[in-house]
Amino acid sequence: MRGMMDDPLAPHTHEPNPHPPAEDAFFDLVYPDGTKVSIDWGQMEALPRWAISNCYIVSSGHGRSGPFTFAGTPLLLLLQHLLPPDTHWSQVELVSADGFGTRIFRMELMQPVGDRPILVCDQRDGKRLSRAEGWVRLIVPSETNDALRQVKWLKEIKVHSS
Ligand SMILES: Nc1nc2c(c(=O)[nH]1)N[C@H]1C(S)=C(S)[C@@H](COP(=O)(O)O)O[C@H]1N2
Ligand SMILES: [Mo]
Repeated sequence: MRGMMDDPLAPHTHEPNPHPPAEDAFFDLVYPDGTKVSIDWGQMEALPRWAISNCYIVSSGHGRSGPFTFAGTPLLLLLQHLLPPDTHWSQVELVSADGFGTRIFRMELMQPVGDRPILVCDQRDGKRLSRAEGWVRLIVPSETNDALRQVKWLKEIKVHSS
């Protein structure tokens, strides 16, 4: 059984892990019924693209970096394109290969903050993120207090019906 300490969605320390956990950047999309599909670079590229400028990564320990222009696919559009059409879903868990993660509710995605939607991001300032930089990374532009939702090395996007 997993203890609280192992739960990737439990509150984290703010000490970021500088080491990419593995080289490959494939991640799994897990449907509410448990079906898994593996998403690779080619599939990401074929999805609608979006770029958001003036993003900062704010770390309580190390100050902030930026401004960056992050680009990728809005999480909502990724889900709308890749989930079977009649899928009922209410939240997603996004977990990295090093056991870091966050939860995002459907309501949050349906009410994006202006034109700054949550992105599944593969580019920064016009260049593909390196694996060390977090490829593939979740970018939550509305998070400006700390970087706990800016999840690097996404490994699993798990969709829940409730
Ligand atoms: N997978 C993963 N993502 C992570 C972390 C981590 O340890 N693992 N640390 C978080 C924290 S605490 C910070 S401050 C930022 C650091 O992002 P940066 O490397 O772009 O500065 O990444 C966030 N995303
Ligand atoms: Mo952090």
